[in-house]
Amino acid sequence: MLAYIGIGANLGDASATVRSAMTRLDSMTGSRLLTASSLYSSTPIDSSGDDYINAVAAIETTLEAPALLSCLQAIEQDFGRERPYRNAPRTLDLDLLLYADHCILSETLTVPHPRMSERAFVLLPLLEIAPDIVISGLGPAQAFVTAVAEQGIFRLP
Ligand code: A4P
Ligand code: MG
Repeated sequence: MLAYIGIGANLGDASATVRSAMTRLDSMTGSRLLTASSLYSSTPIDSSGDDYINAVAAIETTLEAPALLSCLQAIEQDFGRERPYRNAPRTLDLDLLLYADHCILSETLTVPHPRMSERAFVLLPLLEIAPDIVISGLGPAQAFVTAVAEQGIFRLP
């Protein structure tokens, strides 16, 4: 399966963490990293603290979606993720954005990620590596870019 993972960090050395997370995605069971976007600096949305470093990675995986989510959460824990309150600053956040063209709605997993179409920090890196990507149930990701144009984000060199 082709899956897209949203990566975010705004505590500690966020750029180094995001790069290391990409390496970890490549070494997950039955998975390999296909493409990684550039790193982006973004203003916190519904969150606080320092600006975030965000990126998106495309992986190929044999894991089922729930098992993939568990692996992503294990990697977050390895980077010292704490959850003191909702949308708290974080050392590492890994979100399962898309899992092939599947739509999943369970108690622990919603795919496509429910807020991905409203966020420049997801859309811009995603479109950098997959310009024609379609968000299942919503349509081409490109169609949502205009609506997030006011959100502060820039691609790091
Ligand atoms: N969950 C359900 N569906 C998914 C999915 N597709 N991927 C559940 C990952 N997790 C999913 O997640 C809470 C629960 O969501 C999990 O237990 C899982 O079962 P979490 O990682 O503990 O908490 P979170 O990261 O605060 O939640 P979430 O939903 O990832 O938050 P958001 O809405 O993505 O917001 N601003 C900038 N500039 N950059 C950011 O990266 N990130 C957020 C997080 C807010 N503002 C930001 C950024
Ligand atoms: Mg998350």
